[in-house]
Amino acid sequence: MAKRDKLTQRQKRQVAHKQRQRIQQQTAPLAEHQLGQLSESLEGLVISRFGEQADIMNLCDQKVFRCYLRQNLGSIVSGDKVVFRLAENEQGIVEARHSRDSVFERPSAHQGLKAVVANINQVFIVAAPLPDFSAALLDRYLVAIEDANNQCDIPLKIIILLNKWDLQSEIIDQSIEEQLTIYRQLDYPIIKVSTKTGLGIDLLKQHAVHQQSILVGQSGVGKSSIINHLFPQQESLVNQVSQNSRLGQHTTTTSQLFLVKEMTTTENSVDGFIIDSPGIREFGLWHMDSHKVAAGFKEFLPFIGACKFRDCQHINEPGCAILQAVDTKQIALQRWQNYCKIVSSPAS
Ligand SMILES: Nc1nc2c(ncn2[C@@H]2O[C@H](COP(=O)(O)OP(=O)(O)OP(=O)(O)O)[C@@H](O)[C@H]2O)c(=O)[nH]1
Ligand SMILES: [Mg+2]
Ligand SMILES: [Zn+2]
Repeated sequence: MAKRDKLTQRQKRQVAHKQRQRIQQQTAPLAEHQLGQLSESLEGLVISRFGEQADIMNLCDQKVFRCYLRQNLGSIVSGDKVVFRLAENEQGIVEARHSRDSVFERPSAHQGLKAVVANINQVFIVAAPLPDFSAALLDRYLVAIEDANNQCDIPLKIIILLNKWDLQSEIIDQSIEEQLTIYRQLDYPIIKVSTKTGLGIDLLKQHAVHQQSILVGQSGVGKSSIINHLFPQQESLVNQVSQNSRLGQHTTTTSQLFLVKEMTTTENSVDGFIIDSPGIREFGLWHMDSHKVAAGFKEFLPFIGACKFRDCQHINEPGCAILQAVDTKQIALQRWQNYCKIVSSPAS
């Protein structure tokens, strides 16, 4: 009996192995040389990147195709405009990338700045009372974007999106309203939304039409839920349950682009897109020295240069104009504290 069980186990493994192979053969995309006859060149938009392949939308008919990436293309990310050719089997190959109007980058510990998405003009920084509202992380995002904006001609617009505004007791417990006052005084637009109640969704739509935006923020704040609310008819990657995520949460593993026109009732009436991006747990700013960090806190700018020492770090130096501004409440204490945290611990 035991022996028969053992055999059966082995047979089962063999059957499962053969089945896996068969499925792989059926679903595995063909290698480039197997693509056969290719169509003429087509203009495409990168929806998502998956390793050596990407989903490309044909800009003529808005159909999406899984395509190989020809080598030496450089980085290819959601929002990139590309030239591609189609094969007979609905697969294709990306042959070239158009130059980018803008690129949104994320610092990484070992590789410097890495492109996350391209051709955007607006960033929604999404925060929420759950898992927790982190002004420190919000400031890290703001500093990174302000720093990039300080170096380019067309600055990215920034909007703070406060999701889960239905969780009133968490909002009160964490004094979120009080903390938001700081950002309101700094002229950062704030939109409060809830995908549970629909609060703020119309206002969000108004800010999204005609724009090329990305949603960024901590994992679990509800970026993909917002996308699902805006694009109920689309199949979002939110439906993929990550093996790694704790609590079996749906976590986004690759950026995905959604056309804004899908969000409105009138076909082809508006342009623009919104990109959902994977959440982060920490946000290192290794690439920025203290001068850049200070310049990323926009309310520091009028005081920079007025310190007694030219190389002032604005931490505890005598005659520091920033510290004086904190004393006189021209700079919010919490913002200066977050500045000190970033300078002393860039890795987060
Ligand atoms: N109470 C409440 N919960 C929400 C709201 N929006 C989303 N959630 C919940 O928040 C959890 C995380 O949502 P996701 O949309 O997966 O978050 P995400 O930001 O895409 O997370 P990552 O993909 O890991 O970055 C889910 O359990 C949602 O149901 C909201 O407005 N209110
Ligand atoms: Mg997500
Ligand atoms: Zn100073």
